[in-house]
Amino acid sequence: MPLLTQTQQDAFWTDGCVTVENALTPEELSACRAQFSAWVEESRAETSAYGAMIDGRPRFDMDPSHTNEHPALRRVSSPTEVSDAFLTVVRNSRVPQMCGELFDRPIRFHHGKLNSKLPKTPTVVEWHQDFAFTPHSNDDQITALMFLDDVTDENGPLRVARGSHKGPIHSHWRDDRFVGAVDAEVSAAAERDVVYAKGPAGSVCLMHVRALHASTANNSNAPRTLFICNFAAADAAALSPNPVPSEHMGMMVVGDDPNAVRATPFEMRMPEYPKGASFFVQQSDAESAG
Ligand SMILES: O=C(O)CCC(=O)C(=O)O
Repeated sequence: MPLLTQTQQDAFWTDGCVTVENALTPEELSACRAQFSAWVEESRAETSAYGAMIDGRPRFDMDPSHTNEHPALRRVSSPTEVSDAFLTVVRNSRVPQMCGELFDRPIRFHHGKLNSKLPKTPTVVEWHQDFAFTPHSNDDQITALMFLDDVTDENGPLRVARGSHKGPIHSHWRDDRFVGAVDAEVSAAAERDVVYAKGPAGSVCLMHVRALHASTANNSNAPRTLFICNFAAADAAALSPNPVPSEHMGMMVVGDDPNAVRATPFEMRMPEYPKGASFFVQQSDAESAG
């Protein structure tokens, strides 16, 4: 029995994204939420990014507005390495199966991270394409954004430029700096026709890796936390180091390893490996350069 209807599949290929409700089971959702709440409590005692990923960069990253009274944990990198709740979702949930249905191919996990906008947190995501950060030999890759909270108009939902996955791969460089964001002209054009990724907790937005997307600050009293995973066709070979390195990178999550590589033509400048805790640090360079 397919998990996605034909209408949902058509929306993904036409718009570059589709949001599907009840993608996570209530058990998967509550386990992930409980783990994230524990991390938020832990973060209160911290004053700067902390913990360590396998490359030594911090695993837990906070918005500059973070305080003990008003925690603003905005990123947990590779949570699958430190939490069974998230590893279970990557290994066993319906989400990777949905990706397999869209490409009709075996799927492997590339990386995962949590992006959170806690209530009244000014974190903004500038317009970008994920492919510019994780080029592969072909672009059969999905960024799966799983909602750990209800996502509404008020709490900084993701917006996707409709159909932009069919357009060019834009530069994410400004002069000689990789800023992880497209320039102002491309951003203005992207704003003209957008699809919002909204829905109840437990939904997933399946977004094509080339789709242009962005999100605004959370000015509401409700949190907006997403578990974001990149799932790639198993024959898409990574062309640059994983910016969110993981001991689980390359793990097969749907079907058998084809032991094959498939290449499609494209041209782009290679991304720069992040020096800071997360791409928020790279994107803050866009502000200072722009
Ligand atoms: O958190 C968001 O709103 C978007 C996240 C995103 O675009 C990313 O992490 O690549």
